[in-house]
Amino acid sequence: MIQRLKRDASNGPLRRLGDMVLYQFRMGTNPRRVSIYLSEKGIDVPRYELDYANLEHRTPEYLMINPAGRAPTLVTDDGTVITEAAAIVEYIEELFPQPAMIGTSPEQRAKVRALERIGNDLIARSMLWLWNTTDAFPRKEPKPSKAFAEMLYRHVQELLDVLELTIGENEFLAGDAPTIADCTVFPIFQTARERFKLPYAEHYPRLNAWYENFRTRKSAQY
Ligand SMILES: N[C@@H](CCC(=O)N[C@@H](CS)C(=O)NCC(=O)O)C(=O)O
Repeated sequence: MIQRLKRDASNGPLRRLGDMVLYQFRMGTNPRRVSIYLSEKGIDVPRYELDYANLEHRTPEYLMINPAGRAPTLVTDDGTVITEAAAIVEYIEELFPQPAMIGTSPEQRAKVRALERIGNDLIARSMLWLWNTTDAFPRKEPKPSKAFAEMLYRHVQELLDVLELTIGENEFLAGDAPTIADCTVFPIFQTARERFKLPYAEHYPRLNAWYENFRTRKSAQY
């Protein structure tokens, strides 16, 4: 039952946010944007792991919380529902501005948000590509098409080109510290490369180096 919360067992040094609940799929690309961000911030939020195989995210109980039937969804301690990974992350960032993960000046924040939005588009395009490249999403794409996948991958590459140019010699996408842009872009790389063992963004040396480096972070544990 949605109402019965499965709380995260870890009580380490993380700050725990009261009675908030984060509905997630542990391996889901979009939920991982939030869980990686929370880990980078050192914040812990009780989780509810939705049962994807049994379509728990499409039950009337969950649809009352998130009519899109998707995850992540954050329900705050006063019952406010926040959907969309980016909105959840920005909400937490407003509550806990330190360490700053969207930059510390208006210009930095604009840069981080621009990269984060490119990451958002990258995920959307890459998911369509994944649905047509693997047969792992029969409910999304019952007849995966290689030709369609190739066309979609060109649109994926258009955004990867931008990220490869933007990162330059930086350690992280927006500079020398992790930001929400990394938290958004990293999970789609991880999904494609680790979960589905696909050659994704393999011809981007700077993004490859960025990925390998970010992969060593505690937040990136899969
Ligand atoms: N735009 C949403 C996308 C959420 C989304 O599509 N989540 C996926 C998991 S990565 C999901 O819930 N899929 C289940 C489904 O579509 O049935 C966000 O950024 O949070």
